[in-house]
Amino acid sequence: MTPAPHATAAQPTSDADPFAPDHLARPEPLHQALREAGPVVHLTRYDVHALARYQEVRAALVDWQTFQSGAGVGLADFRHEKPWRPPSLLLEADPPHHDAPRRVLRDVLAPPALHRLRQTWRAAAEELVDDLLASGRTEFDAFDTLAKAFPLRVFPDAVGLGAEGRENLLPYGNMAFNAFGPRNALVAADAPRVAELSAWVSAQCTREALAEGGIGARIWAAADRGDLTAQQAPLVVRSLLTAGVDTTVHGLAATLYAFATHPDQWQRLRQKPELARVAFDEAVRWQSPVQTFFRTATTDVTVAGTVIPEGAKILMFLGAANRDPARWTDPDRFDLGRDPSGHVGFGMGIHQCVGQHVARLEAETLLTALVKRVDHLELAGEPRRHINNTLRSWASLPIRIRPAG
Ligand code: OVM
Repeated sequence: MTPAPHATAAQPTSDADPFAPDHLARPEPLHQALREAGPVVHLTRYDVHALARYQEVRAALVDWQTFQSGAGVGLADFRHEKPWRPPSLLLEADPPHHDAPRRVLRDVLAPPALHRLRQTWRAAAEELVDDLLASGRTEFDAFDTLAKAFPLRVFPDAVGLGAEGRENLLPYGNMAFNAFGPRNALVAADAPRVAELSAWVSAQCTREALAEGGIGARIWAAADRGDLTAQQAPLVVRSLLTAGVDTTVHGLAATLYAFATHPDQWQRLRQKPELARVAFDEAVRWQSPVQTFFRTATTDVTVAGTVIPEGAKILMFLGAANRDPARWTDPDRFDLGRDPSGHVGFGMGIHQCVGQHVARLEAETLLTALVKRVDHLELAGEPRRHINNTLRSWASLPIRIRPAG
């Protein structure tokens, strides 16, 4: 037998397809199998090297020199395949090109820059929850009414988007996150809308489309100062629109799902509402809304004794690393008592989620409004997953609540 082009002889292999619907719907069994198979597992179906243990995933994330992003962070190798859209200037770039766009986005999304949003978002969260409770309903789909509704209410306004076409944001993100995977049925299902959705998103990234005072306008202001070129500015705005909506929607859904299935932890949050931020990070660890990203080896590299050859694609299982029993005690438990810092749900290193403070502010304001008004919450039916090649996402989350006395 001749070895596959990107594998070494003694390396554990697997013919599993991590992008098959069953694994996407319930990834834990495959994650465990991959962690146990070894530190580097050759996935024969795609000829890629899988990392599922915390130590190796983290090490790959921080070593951007060896594990590059510029050849794409999906299965497609941009050195040989044309990307489905012009590559992201942040996500799909390496230093030095990566750095100026990163700095600009970091500054406009940094905690001090978000300070002015806090009061508005707190009021929006209180209004959303008050309206829901005023309707008298105690059973509802928390995915639609909270996880989806809240980010869509606050984030597009903060960016400065126009009122038209906001319903395109989630489908566009869904498409972008599917595109990191193989060209399977999920990607085929998105194909009819690629041109239309991409055109809409591009049109929202121009200077003229973005309201004064918003995050989008601040990116254009950075271009006016010379921190970005006028060609870069719209693509940096595009990153906000691609990575900023589905991620927070499904991250909030993960958080609500966590509490609905761990009512004791809700009581803990009621006692100590200042745990809201820790709760969100713990939910990101526990569910890992972004499940996977790829890198490409810039050189032959030895990982825990296995040689990964130059040019090979490496698939990092963030969700598996976040539940690695070698790193986490009782990893499958959602637990407000643990310190979830160090989880790789936002990545690690130079590409670590630049929008994480936005996500945390959304979670904090929504959870704080909810915990003041709701004594108890639990599942009211079987939640339904939405299947995506990269996102651990939701279709519905039926819950039952007991409003505060
Ligand atoms: C981007 C981007 C960044 C992170 C995730 C992502 C679709 C996209 O810069 O466009 O997922």
